[in-house]
This record gives sequence, C-alpha cells and structure tokens, in this order.
Amino acid sequence: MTPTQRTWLVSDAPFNPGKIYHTETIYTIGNGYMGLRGTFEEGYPNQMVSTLTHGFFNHEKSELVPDLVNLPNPLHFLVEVDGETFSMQTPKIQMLGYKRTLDLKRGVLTREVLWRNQTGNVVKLSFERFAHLGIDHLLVQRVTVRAVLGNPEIKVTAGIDGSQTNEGIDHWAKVEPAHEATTTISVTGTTSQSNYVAAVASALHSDKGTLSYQALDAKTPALISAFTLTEGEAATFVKFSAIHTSRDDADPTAAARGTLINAAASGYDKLLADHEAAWAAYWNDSGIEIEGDEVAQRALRFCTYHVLIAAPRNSERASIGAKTLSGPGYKGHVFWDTELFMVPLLTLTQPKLARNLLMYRYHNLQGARNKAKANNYEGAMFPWESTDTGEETTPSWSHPLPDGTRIRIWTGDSEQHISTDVAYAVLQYWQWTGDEEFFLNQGAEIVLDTAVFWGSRVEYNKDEDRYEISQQIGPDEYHENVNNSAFTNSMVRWHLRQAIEVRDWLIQMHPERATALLGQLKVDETRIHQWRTIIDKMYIPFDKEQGIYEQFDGFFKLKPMSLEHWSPRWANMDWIMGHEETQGYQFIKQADIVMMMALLGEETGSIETRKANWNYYYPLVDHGSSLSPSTHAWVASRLGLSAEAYDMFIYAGSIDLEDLKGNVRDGIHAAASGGVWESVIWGFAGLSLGASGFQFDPKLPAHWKSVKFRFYYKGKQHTATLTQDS
Ligand code: IFM
Repeated sequence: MTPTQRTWLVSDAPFNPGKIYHTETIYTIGNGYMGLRGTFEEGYPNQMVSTLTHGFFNHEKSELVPDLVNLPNPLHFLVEVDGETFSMQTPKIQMLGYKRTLDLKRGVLTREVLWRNQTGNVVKLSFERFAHLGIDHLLVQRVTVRAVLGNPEIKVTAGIDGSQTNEGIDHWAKVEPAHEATTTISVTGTTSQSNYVAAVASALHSDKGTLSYQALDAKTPALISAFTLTEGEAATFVKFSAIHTSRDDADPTAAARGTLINAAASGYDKLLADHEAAWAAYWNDSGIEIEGDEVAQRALRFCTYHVLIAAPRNSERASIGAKTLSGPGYKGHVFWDTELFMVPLLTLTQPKLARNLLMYRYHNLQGARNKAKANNYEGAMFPWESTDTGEETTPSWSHPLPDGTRIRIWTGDSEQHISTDVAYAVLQYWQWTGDEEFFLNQGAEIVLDTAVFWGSRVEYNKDEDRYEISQQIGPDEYHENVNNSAFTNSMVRWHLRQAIEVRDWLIQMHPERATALLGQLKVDETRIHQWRTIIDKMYIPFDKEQGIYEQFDGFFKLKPMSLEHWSPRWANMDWIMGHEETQGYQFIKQADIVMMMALLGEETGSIETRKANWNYYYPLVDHGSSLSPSTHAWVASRLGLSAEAYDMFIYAGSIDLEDLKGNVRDGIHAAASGGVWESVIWGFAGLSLGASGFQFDPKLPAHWKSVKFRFYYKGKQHTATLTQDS
C-alpha cells in the first residue's frame, strides 16, 4: 500500500472484541441524512446498533429530555454455512482471518472474514456498506459469500430488526412490520410523544437462490435465500434499504418503497459510481493535503470525514449534534460545538451546508425568543442544548451517581454565551461567502435579536459605573455561575459592536428591509445608544500589572493547582476531585481565555499580552472537554509556539482515532473533528480576513513540506499551497 493510500484508510485486524464500541463509532457511515454505527450485520453480544437520522427526536415520559430515536436496524444480515450461523464470536480455529476498513475517500466500510465452520468448510465473507452521498434516503449493502474449501450449503437471511430501541428506553408507541411478497420488507414505527413516523424498507437482489419471506419475530421481517456453493464459487447479495420519516414525507412507507424501486432501476454499479463521484467532489472542496506527515494527514481526513457525513445536505430544519449521528452521547442534542467548531469548515468549503445549519437556528428563533421571555429578557436567547423544537433541552439534573445523588446541571441556565456563538458563526458565514440574500433575510435577524437579548441581560453596576454579567458559565464548565466571565463579557461587547454595524449597513444599503426588521425587533435609537454605552462600559476582568485576564471575578483567589504532574491520567479533574471541590481550584476544563483569544485574536491584546495569558492558562488546562486541544493548537500556532501547537493538534486529531478519552463509545467528538480542520486553517496556515480580503500567515510545523487546500471566498473557489518558504 502506498503512503497516499494509507492516509485514506482506517482499519483494524485482527478482531479485538475489547474494542467493539470504539470501532463501531469510528466506522460510522453517513450521508448528512442518516448515520449508522459500524456494528456487525449478524450482531454481536452487547453491540450498540444505531441508525439515526437528524431531527427525529422523542421525549419519553420517564426521561428528563428528548432523545434522538434509534430506528429499526436495516443492516441485519445473517449467513448460515451448513446450518451454522456465522458469527464473530467463534474460536480462533474458526476465525481464520479478519480485516475491517473504512475508506475515507469513498465513504465505504468493508469487512472481510475467512471463516471455517464446524464441518470444516471454509468461506470468505465480504461485507460492504455505504450511505449514498447523492441519495439521502438510501443505504446500500453488498455481501459476497465465496466457498474457499468444500461445497457448503448456504442460507442468507436479510431482515430489518424492528425491536431496536435506544439504550434502556423504548421510544416507540407502535412498530409495524410489513412485506410485499418477496419484493420488499418494511418496518414502520411511530414515536410515543412527538408522533413522528419512521419507515425503514429493504429489498434484496441476488444472482443466486430464490427469495422467500419469513417473519423472524413479531417485529423483524426478513428475506431468505438458500443454495449450495461449489468450491471456488461465490454468490453476491445486494441489499438496498431506504429510510424516510414523516419529517420529510407524508407517507414514509410509500416513499421508502419508491426509493427502493429507483435504486433497483439504477443498479449497484451505477449507485456506487455516483456515490464515489459525490465523495470525490466533497474531498476536492473540503480536503486538505499535507505533504510530509502521514499521521497528521490521516487524522485530518478522518476528522473531516466525520464532519462531512454529519452535515445535513438537504435540510434547514436539522443541525449536527455534539456526537453527530454516531452514538447516543448527549442524546443527539446540538450545542455551540456546531457553530464554532463545525460550521467554519463548511462555511469555507461547503457553503450551502453551512447555510443549512445556520437556517436551523433561524427557524428555531421562536424557541430562543421563548427562552428569553421565560427568563424576563428581551430578544432571542438560544438554548444551550437544542433539538427539533429549538426549546431549551438541557437536563437540569445529571443521572444518579453511584452514591444515589444527582448533580444539578446549570449549563442550560447559565452557559449563555451560545447566543453570541451563533451570531459569530452567522457573521463569519456572511463575511466569507458574501451571501447577502441569507444575511438580509435571516442572518441579520439572528445577529440583532441576540444582541437585543444581551442588551436586556447585562447589569449596570452603579458603584463602579460599569456593565457586568453575573451567573455565567464560560467555556470552562468546571466553574459554574461565576460573575464576569472574561470570555462571555468580551464576546458580548464584540457582539454588540457587530450588531451596530449590521444595523448601520441595513439602513445604508437596504433601507426598506431596515425599516421592517429594525421595527420588528424594536432596534431604535434609544437601544443603539444603550448598546454603545454597554460597549464603552463593559467590564472585563484584567490584571493590569501582570497583563493577564482574570477568567472571572475571583479566579485568581482560588487555590492554585498546576496540572503538570497529573499525568498520565485518563480521568478528568472534576471526576477526581469531585464536582463541588473542583470549583475551588485554579484549574480549568477547556480553552476559555484561550478560546477568547482564538475567536477575537488581536482584539484581546498584543502578541505579548496573548503570550502572557497563554503562559498563565496553559498549565491550568485539563482538556476535560474534547473541544480544548484544537483551540490550543490554533492559538499556539498564532503565537509562534510551534511545539505546543503540533502537540495539541495531534492530541485533537487522536481523540477518536485512538479513543484518548475512553468514551468514543458514545459517539464521535464532532467539535474536536471540526476543530482539527480549524487548527490547520486558522492556526498553521494563518488564514484570516483583513480589510482587503483574505490573507495568510503560515506557520507550518517544521517537518511539513506543504499544505494545500481549497476554500470559497465570496462565491469563488481559491486554492492555497503553502510551504515552509511561503
Ligand atoms: O459543548 C460542549 C462543552 O463545551 C463541553 N462539554 C461537552 C459539550 C458538548 O460537546
């Protein structure tokens, strides 16, 4: 295999049962509509089968918050050899060979197994699957059974497992299997609270045997084929599956059958060719080529792949959850992770997809307005965790701890910076794409109404003659309900400045729209005057003597604790020290002041000031959140700290590939994935927007020969090739 090929492939061999959860997650396939974990077709004890589609939430009565619903499993495929069902759970003497590979370039997952059954016949099984990148609703599987030794009797059973539920929670009010002779099987389910309907339908095509229908149980319809293979002979099965829901179609079952008919008419070869062409186009636009570092190249491709397969291509009503569609973590909820860590990649390389995600926030403005109102504020206050309704869906309490107690979760109340994060992504999208139609009709409204919220949220401290913001959680979630988070206050000040500029631009360039929108949002002269005063008098904790921001009021008074000697360590510091105790220490969960320096750059101070802040905060950071390392990589490279930048970049890129946090079981750390792209583009390449357009300030790791990537600026695609001499 050439080095180039290696950087496109993620594989494992031999089979390691101890890693099933990790590999299931990293081998997730998807196409922006559906995501399927890399579980085995034939099943495996305790494997976490997961078929998810964006926005398909249900709030089961027993649960605190809604959950993304696990759909009936279309991957189901059993192979019997002389009456013995193939399984990965067989002794070594039977499991003669195994290799699983995710081809990032083509978005195809394959598994090859050489298996001996108990009668001594040997078969080679080849499994392949892909979620079609050009056809949202279509999943394609191909299974080949080859007789390598002997003349085995083969039986294949391809079903849809309608008994699949979320872990310990059944979201279905009704699950109805059906079949049309041997043409299609389907399972249609209706959720218990949201009343969403999902239909999964499959059809099986083969060059061998005759199909028959059988219900494997009350919820699992299946198609079966039985035949004999002579030594050397192979039989190939193509299983098409379609997923439609009532979020997209009035009759999901009929729509799913229609998708299967179209797939059969196209045929496997054409479908695969179109799928590969769609991936080639994706990589052409979103890929980054690094010359001189295979490890970095593969990690970057892996991370980019996972953002791309999660980004909705054809919907404005869904966004990407913190764990994409690759696992149950955070129940599919959407956080700031999307806007600040994933949208930038899409804004510059797939602007249509970035727009879709921003439209999700626009369509959910009502939820944000409801939240502001419920808290006695004006404008739009985006929820910390968001689902299909746009209402706040952060649980207020944790699951019970081993001692039976539960922890109050404050992020839904106090991590208010999300409203500014959304505005940041909207403005960034507008500046890079120049998509005036979007900005005029939707984006400006988001920026302005979230500014209205902040105008009503800040507090005036009469004694100090300054504006403050109390009871916040900044990015560092180890310290809750703090006053005057430097990150939050700085971002709010920046946000209000931007909002005034947007308002001026509207009045100047689009007076009619200005009258309508400013009237609707009540952004009048009085409000603008108030915003200006807030900007002038916003308090941002800063120790002038040391030239260091105080992360929030009182942070410097907490017990100092350098994390230098706390390694190696898998556990986060709050887990070790306890939730309450952690609040008393000067160590932090993730980039906070460093995040502020990443987003606001020079506005946060001279290079000396930023270095001083880096030197203060870097030894304190736990990286207890996967969002942290990539942001550190970005800022370190801007500060010329190349060793730290590269360390942090590799850390971020390995979080999922190497399961560094031991929790990849729950799904891909999507923000870390997007952050890896950001650390190359904003960090190593130093791409930014200046007064006269885009500019570079490359600081490539010393062993990189070059970095090449494409990006869009105002509708035109540009190619950058940066070398050590650039
Ligand atoms: O949004 C993040 C947060 O910053 C840290 N905790 C996990 C969340 C979801 O990824």
